Amino acid sequence: SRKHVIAVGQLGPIMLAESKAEAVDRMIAMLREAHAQGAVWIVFPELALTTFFPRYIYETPEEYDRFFEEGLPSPAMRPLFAEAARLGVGFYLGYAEKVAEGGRMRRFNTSILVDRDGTVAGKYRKVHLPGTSEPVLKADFEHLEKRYFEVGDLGFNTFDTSIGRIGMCICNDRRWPETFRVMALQGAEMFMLGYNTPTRNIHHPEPAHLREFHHRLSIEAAAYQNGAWVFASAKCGAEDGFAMIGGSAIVAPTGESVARTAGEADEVICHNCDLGLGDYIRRTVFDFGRHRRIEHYGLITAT
Ligand code: ING
Repeated sequence: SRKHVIAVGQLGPIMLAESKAEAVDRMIAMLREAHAQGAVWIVFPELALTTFFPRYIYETPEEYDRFFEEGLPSPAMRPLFAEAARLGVGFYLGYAEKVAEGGRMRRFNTSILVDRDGTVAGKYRKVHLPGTSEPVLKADFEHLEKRYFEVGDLGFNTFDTSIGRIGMCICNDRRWPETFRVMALQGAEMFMLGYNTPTRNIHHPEPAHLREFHHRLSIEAAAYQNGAWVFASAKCGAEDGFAMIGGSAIVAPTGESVARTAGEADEVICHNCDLGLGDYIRRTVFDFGRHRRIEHYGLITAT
């Protein structure tokens, strides 16, 4: 069997006043802790270098560009890249990407996979952007991802790495089953994702416990229905008073969470994952070639 110790490095709150260097130092500490437990890979959250800034209203790029990274690795990322390569640990990292493409500045909610030798194995740009582009002014915070980011233009892909074939997504993507099926059809053995999920819903008076339930329901269903491991890493706790859920988890291809974080601070969880565990699921119940009937699925790609 192909077994690898894989870690999730959950980040507690990053305050607005906190520097990217401080956030990177916290991630380096967790990377070292994971390495000490034999981990060969660690999954960090979405937008892991800064506070979750889409909760605030900014008018111009001059006001919000400080949250973005330019270059890969960006200057702020370099110490993390260096330490990870020194220890031979691969990682998933979520960050705000600013790049000149097609003759103009583009901004995306992005994640990368960096292999154990420090090379970038893949990039993903968040497709399902939740919230609004204009403030709703219904609470003391917003959810303005559609204001600050473009819809990802790279699609859902899988990436061959030294530990296996990995699919990536980000936060809200995990609520959409299409996300995982498209990558499972490309042979993803593992899905890695980061998230920042506010505890309060500003669009509907929803009980807080449902945030945690829907998060867990989404990643456990994704794992089972695609016979793949899911590694979900939260940035959580109260960022300047704005609470976000924890619940980082490692989910086996059977759909069962085998590890979960206990709190809402920086926390490393590890599991010795048998990547072969999903094989029987994709050979029996979810043998896509034998059982799928695409002639009846057309509506999924219709408007
Ligand atoms: N955050 C939340 C998420 O999808 C959200 C936003 C929460 C949307 C709950 C709908 C319901 O987990 C991000 N960053 O997508």
